[in-house]
Amino acid sequence: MEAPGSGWTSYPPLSLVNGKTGELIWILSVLLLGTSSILGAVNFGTTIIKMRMPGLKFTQMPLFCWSMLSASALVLISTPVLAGALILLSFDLMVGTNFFNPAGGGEPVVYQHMFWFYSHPAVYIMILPVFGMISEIIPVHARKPIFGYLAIAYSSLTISFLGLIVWAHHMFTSGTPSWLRMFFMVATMIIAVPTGIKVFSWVATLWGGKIQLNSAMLFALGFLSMFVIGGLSGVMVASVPFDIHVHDTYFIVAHLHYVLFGGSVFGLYAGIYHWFPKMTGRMMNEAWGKVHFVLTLVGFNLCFMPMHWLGLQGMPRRVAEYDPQFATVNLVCSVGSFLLAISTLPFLYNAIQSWIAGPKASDNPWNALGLEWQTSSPPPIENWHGEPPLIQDSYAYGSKPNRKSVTALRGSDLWKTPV
Ligand SMILES: [Cu+2]
Repeated sequence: MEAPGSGWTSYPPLSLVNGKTGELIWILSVLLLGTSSILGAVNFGTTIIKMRMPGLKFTQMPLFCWSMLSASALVLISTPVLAGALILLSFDLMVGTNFFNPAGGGEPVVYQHMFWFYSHPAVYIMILPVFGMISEIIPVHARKPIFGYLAIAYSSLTISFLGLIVWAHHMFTSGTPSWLRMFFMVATMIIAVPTGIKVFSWVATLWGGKIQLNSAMLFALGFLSMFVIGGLSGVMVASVPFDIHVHDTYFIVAHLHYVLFGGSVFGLYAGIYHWFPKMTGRMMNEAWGKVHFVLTLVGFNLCFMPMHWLGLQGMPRRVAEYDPQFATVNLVCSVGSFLLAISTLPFLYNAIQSWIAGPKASDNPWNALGLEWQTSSPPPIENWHGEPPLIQDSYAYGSKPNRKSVTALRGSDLWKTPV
């Protein structure tokens, strides 16, 4: 049995010659994972469209639901295309067809198109849910209603749509004709608009708020600042001449990690600190949370920030041995990566210890307006004890809240109460 030997992209013709058995097992496992993603997306879409609280309009939904709806649409549209590419690749491997095999007249670049039609949106599938979580977390811990609710909701849908028409920015050096590169360059840069709308709305929500610097908020602020760096380097690599210079260098490694670690992982940590009391019925330890945040922020930047410079100087990615001139900077990156690994220890200790013996959480420890905070911590099966509360619009504009009439994140006096 041979291990697959063609990297995470599995580009042919390399994937047709390196480790065929392992390659086929890899294809089978990705197809199974893709199937599970699609079923998950169907489930989220159906729940959001058909099973909302009685009386809850689309425009009252938590912004997390808008972002999950947008991510689910991307999964449904793009995952089948990756499955198609992998099935054709498996035919080339098993029965000797030549869809992608240049030796038999096949076209390997078609595989790249199909691969990136999924794998670009995959980034949005990983970051959109986090955008939704941040839109829930920032208002609660800044004690202010979210700024620009509709703008954030619709920008999620816009990001989904634009995410589907930019895939060939990964192929600027694959012989893509200039007129086509121009289209994908401009389309990619336009994504900065809906993303910028979100960032400005989050900053406007923070502006003048009573910001509680607890672990959830610290990670949300970490997300905001690190993700903006990843977004800016994203606009840089969208530009064809710049991309040709840094293609396959450490600049791309730096960019990816600022988006998917500085963005998604920081956001996930914020989400865990925010919803841990609701999920487990216990509070996490704030001191350990802050140690975790500082170690993560320092380790992450030490590890990935210098890679921008390495890439600009021309250090290629995916090499085991590099030019000695890059040794010192790589050492800094390695120290950062160890720090980043160590940063998970206080988090794991805190999560396990708090789950077992943390102080009991009340139903609504953050004084939040979201529906999930109106039920017990943790919620019972089917979410509510007895009758679910009725959603009333009047509550959205300042009337007194009670357990029978609540709505999603809109303005109310409740926000003025610090936690
Ligand atoms: Cu992309």
